[in-house]
Amino acid sequence: GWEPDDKHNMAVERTLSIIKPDGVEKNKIGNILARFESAGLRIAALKMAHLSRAEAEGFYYVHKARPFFGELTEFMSRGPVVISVLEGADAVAKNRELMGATDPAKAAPGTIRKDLATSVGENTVHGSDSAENAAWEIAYFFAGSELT
Ligand code: IDP
Repeated sequence: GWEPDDKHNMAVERTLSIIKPDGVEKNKIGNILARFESAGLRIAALKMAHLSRAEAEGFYYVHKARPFFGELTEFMSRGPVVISVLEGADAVAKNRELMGATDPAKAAPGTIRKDLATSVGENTVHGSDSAENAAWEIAYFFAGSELT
């Protein structure tokens, strides 16, 4: 029978997703949100925003020392994005699976990045990489009253 364990506890989690400016420019908002819903993730919060350079820099603060930080924050602030909180069993890992590898050329078939993204920089979606980071990222963009 089924027994809970560390590897298969399927915790109900929340994760932060961003449809990056290239995804919005390509008119893929509905396409991407439908993938989340089809995979059993519930959209618990949702907004569209045009990030300032400073907001993008604050969000990607952990990447401050990386050589691509300037390129990344310029890109993330060049047009509107769609920011959502996804909720469900193993939401963090499930979203990362739906996204595919950072480099679209290396992403598995059927993933968002394989199907829609053009380059390692303009890779269409962001997703939190841990439950701990998800909590920080959700609080960066959403007030408690905006989470349903
Ligand atoms: P992730 O988004 O798959 O978690 P990270 O390594 O955390 O990937 O990088 C964050 C974001 O920074 C990527 O999604 C991508 O937009 C950008 N990025 C990563 N590596 C490069 C690069 O080599 N050149 C330009 N942009 C990059």
